[in-house]
Amino acid sequence: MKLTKITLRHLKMRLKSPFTTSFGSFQDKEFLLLEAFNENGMSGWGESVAFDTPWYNEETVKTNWHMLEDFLIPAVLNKEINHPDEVSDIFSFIRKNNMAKSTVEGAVWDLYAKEKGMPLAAALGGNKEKIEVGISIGIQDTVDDLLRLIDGYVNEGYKRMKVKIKPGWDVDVIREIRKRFPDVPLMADANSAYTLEDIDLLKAIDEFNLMMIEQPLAADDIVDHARLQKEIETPVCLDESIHSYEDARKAIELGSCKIINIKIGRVGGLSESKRIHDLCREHGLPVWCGGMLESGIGRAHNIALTTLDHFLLPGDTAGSSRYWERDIIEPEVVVEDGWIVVTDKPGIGYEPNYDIIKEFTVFEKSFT
Ligand code: OSB
Ligand code: MG
Repeated sequence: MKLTKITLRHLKMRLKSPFTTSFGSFQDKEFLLLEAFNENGMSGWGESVAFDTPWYNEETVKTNWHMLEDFLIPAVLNKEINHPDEVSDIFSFIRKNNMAKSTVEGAVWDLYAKEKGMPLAAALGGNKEKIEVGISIGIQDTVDDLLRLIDGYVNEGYKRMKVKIKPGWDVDVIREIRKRFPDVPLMADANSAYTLEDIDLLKAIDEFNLMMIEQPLAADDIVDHARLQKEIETPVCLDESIHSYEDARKAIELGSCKIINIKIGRVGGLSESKRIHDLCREHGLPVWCGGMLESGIGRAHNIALTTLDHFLLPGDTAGSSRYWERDIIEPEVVVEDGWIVVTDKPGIGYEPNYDIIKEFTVFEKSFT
């Protein structure tokens, strides 16, 4: 395959409700879409999951645009690419910037699968017909608001509830959830809000039978997490700390976690996601697919990845309607009783709607 033209779009879409983590709140989601064309005018799509501020990691929409325009797109334009695995080798001269790299790599995977006439899931080696999904719920104004939301999502059939926690919104909140929903599959995500000084609080969470606690300690740490995991029974799941196969290997070796949340953007693409998945399978650590409040394009990539057999736990890939009044793909992603039926159409298997994309596009540029 040869990429003869690439179009980069900067979109701004409003979430139905603000999303609040231990770092703060936002409702307007800015992100990039990349459309890569082959010689025959067929195109593949990728989404950058970088946010407009660098709270989750160091990347932003603007740094991604810069990396893509000045380095990554020139490195792949008009180059012969035989397999999407080659993209990360082509980008190996650039350090980090994984979300920017993944934007191109995702489009190449989509286009590769479309050229072969096969679904992206099958091209990746996945073979599930449907995937089980959970839902991630932000910090709310009151515990009652949170309980009401959980009640709704349990009734919709979501397979597990993930609640965001932060100091002051943790043990007491989880206790209230457990009182009302003693058996619901439940986990908590701290987005790095604690340190080892909070060890007693983190131990207190053991009594609530959580499936896991996600990223309790620093975003760049795997050493303190190993100490913590020895002290608590709740399985630690790493999100922010794992950027690569090598990070995963070291975290497993140190015992820093028992579960890994794989996000395609965070680890630099689908090929690296697959390598981490395979490594975790060898070591018997379950993995699941995280989310970054994606539009339908990124959501479709997450669904395809989740079809790999060692994605054993429900991911954060909820349905389009949980986030958007109107998603940018046809059909939208639908969750029924906690399941998403995997598309059998080529590539990501959902059609980007150009009219709707145009409506949300702030700026676009094509490269040839
Ligand atoms: O830590 O998993 C996270 C959203 C934005 C940034 C980080 C995270 C999240 C979520 C929501 O938990 C996942 C989703 O619904 O897409
Ligand atoms: Mg997380």
